[in-house]
Amino acid sequence: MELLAAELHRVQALKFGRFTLKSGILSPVYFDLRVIVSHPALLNQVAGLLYQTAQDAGVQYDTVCGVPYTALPLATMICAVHLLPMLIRRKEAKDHGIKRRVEGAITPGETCLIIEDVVTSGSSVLETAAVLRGEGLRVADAIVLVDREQGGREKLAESGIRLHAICTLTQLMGVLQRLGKVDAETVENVRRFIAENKVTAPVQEPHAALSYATRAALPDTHPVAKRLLLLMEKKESNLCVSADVTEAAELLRLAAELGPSICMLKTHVDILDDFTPDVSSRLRALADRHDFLIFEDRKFADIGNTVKRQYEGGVFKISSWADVVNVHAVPGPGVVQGLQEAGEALGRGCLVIAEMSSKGSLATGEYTKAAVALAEEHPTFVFGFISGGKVSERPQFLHLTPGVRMQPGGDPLGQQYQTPRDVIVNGGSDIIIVGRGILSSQNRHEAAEEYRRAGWGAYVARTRGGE
Ligand code: 5BU
Repeated sequence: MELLAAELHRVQALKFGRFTLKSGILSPVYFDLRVIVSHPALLNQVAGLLYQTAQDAGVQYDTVCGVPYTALPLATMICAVHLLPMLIRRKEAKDHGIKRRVEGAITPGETCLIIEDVVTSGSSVLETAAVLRGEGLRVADAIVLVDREQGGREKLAESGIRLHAICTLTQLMGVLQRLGKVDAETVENVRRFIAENKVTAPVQEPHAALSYATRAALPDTHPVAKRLLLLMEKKESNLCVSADVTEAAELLRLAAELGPSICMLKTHVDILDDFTPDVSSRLRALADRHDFLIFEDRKFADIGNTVKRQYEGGVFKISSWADVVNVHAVPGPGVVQGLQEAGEALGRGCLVIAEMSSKGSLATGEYTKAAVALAEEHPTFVFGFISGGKVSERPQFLHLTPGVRMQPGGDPLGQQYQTPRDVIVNGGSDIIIVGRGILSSQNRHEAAEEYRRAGWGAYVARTRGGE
């Protein structure tokens, strides 16, 4: 431990002074473990200690994944020395070819051990865990060199991940002081910093800065939202296409053509001239093949007993094929409860319309607040909102925004458009819903890709600077 602390200090992997962390907090100590790749003996020593820490804790695992990028060489060394299969999580956007989030052979059900250099709030480990879990792997343990003792351990535990650290920041400071590498004042500054920034509750980060993957991993995220957030990360798409067409064949063609570009397909099944049950089963098969969710924009707005029957029965039998439906808040809680009775057991989810994109909409102010409260009261069925922007600070909720087009403006019947950037960056919404912006284009596939890139780019810009 003494040798390690002295070496880390010598190569300036930790520095003392005044540093602004990504979270905006001013810290008297800063770790930069990237430098250790230039010091192979130290790299080797850290990798050895990480492996030993996992052994001592009796951790069982099949594969190893380092949190990019600093922990990648550490994971590589552990795997090379101990002949363990490794996985690499991609962090950067990949424009060409198959969009793989994880490289290496994945066997769903196997357990992957996460390696990280320094844990502060735990967000980076959580993001990697969410991606691995999204691929069907189990994640139960993370091994780190330094625990900065700022709530990461507790935050990870909430997501079922045990943190094993070679040392804490406090231990490291004690050793450095004994070795005469730091003075008492620095030690005291760091001690005070840890005490003042010790977070036992989940670390509060601005909602907008949290990644989709991090939100998927939060303990109370609804299963449908979780699935959606993970497939959004995987496909790099926050685009929902509104497939407002009148012929079934065209609807199915759209689903097949645009499926790879979208996270969700929104339907108005009652505007089809030729609906048959076969259409919904074929649409379901396409959704499963291309990994997108189906959102029937039915806008239920009656008493519970009636909406339940409208949802399950009639010609459309919406509950049998649509992952997501939406409700107006105007009838009060019964509308959600009626749908929930039919949908929850099927693993379906619901959105509350908190705002509308149309001119003169009455869903504003107190109504919007009441709609948010309605959602909050039914978290096992409702997972978000239709709104013009963020209406709730609860990061488990998703915001979907219709009325999106590259050119702002409107249509003659009161529709009002915002751009993808307005919606995602300025509005803090999560998913753009685009209909005619894509449907009226000559090349719908190209148009969808253009909107996908615009929506995703806006999301990346929004989260940049977060952990
Ligand atoms: P557009 O072609 O992008 O304007 O289509 C928007 C779609 O979103 C359309 O299906 C509407 O029914 C739907 N929509 C909307 O535009 N505004 C709202 O507030 C709600 C739904 Br709720």
